[in-house]
Amino acid sequence: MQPKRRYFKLPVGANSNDYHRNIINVKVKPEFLNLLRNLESASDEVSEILNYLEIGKIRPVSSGKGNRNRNARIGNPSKIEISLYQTFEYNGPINIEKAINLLYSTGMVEYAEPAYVEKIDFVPNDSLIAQQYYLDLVKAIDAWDITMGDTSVVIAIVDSGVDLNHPDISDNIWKNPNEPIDGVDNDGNGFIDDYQGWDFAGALANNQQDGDNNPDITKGGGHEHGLSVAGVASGVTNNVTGLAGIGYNTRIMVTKHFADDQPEDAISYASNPYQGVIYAAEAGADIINCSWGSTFRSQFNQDIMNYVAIYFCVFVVYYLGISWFFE
Ligand SMILES: [Ca+2]
Ligand SMILES: [Ca+2]
Ligand SMILES: [Ca+2]
Ligand SMILES: [Ca+2]
Repeated sequence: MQPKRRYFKLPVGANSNDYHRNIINVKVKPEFLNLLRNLESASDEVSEILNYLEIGKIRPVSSGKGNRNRNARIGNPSKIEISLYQTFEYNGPINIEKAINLLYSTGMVEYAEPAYVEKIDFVPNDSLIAQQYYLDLVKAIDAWDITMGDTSVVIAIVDSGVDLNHPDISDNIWKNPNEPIDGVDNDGNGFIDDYQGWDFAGALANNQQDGDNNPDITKGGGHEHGLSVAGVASGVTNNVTGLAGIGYNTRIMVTKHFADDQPEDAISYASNPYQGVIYAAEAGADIINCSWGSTFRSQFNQDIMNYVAIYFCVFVVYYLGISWFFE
C-alpha cells in the first residue's frame, strides 16, 4: 500500500533513534474525532489503511481535566482544542515516514508527526558541579524552612524522576489532594492513584504502557538529572523572589520520563516529557521546569506549550533545550 501523496518528510539528519518507534502524534480534524471512538464506522478506504498500519491504542494527550484559567482565553486568537491531539500507536512493519503519509491519506488528520525523542540538557558543567547543585538544593530548602507562607507554589520537575526519599526533598514533594490510594482514578485525570505525580516511563523503555504512580528513581547517572534540576530550579526561584517579603511553601511535583531499565549513562527520555507538561499544568503546577529538548521542530509540541500557557497560565522554565522553540 502506498500513500496518495507525500505530505510528510523526516527532517534532515533525523534517524530512527530520534523518534519513538511506532508512535505518531496526530492532530485530528474535528469532524473525525467521533470516528476515533468508533473505528468500526470508518469507510472501507480508511479501514483498509488503518488495518494495514495495524493501529493499536489511540490515546488523547489530555484528559481535559484541571482548572483552566478562563480569563486567559479572552482576546487570545490561538485557541487550542486539546481533545484533537491524539497519540496513535501502530504495529505494522512500516517505516514512520510512510506510516505518517498513509495516515494523511485517510483524510482524518490535520497534521501528523513522529514523537521526537527528547534528551536531557547538560546544564553547564553538569558532571563537574553536581555537588554544587546539591548545595543549592540544601540552601533552597533551608530558605523554605524560614519562609513558610500561606501561598503554595508548585514547581513541576518534568524530567528523569526524583529521589522521593531524599532527606532534603521528601517533605516538599507535592501530593495530589484529590487522589486517595484506592485503585480508582478519583480526580478523573486518566491516572490511577497519582497521589505523588506520575512515572510515565515505568519499568521498561520499550513499553509505552507501563507507567505507574511512583516517580522515584531507581539508579544514578542520568537518572539523577531530575534531582539535580530540582535543586537548580529551586535555587533560581529562591534568587528571583528573595527571602524578604514573599513567604512561600514550595512544593515539587514530579513526573518521570526515564524508564527503570535504561542504563545510567542514558540521555534520552523513554517517554515523551510533553505528556508530563500537560499532566503538570492540569494538576495545578505554577511553574514547569523543562531541562531537555530536541533539535527537531514539532508543531504538536508547540501546540502543547501554547495550551498550557494559554489555559493554565503556567510559567515554563527552559534551560538550553527546545532550541527551535524561540525561533
Ligand atoms: Ca488521577
Ligand atoms: Ca485513587
Ligand atoms: Ca515504559
Ligand atoms: Ca515507577
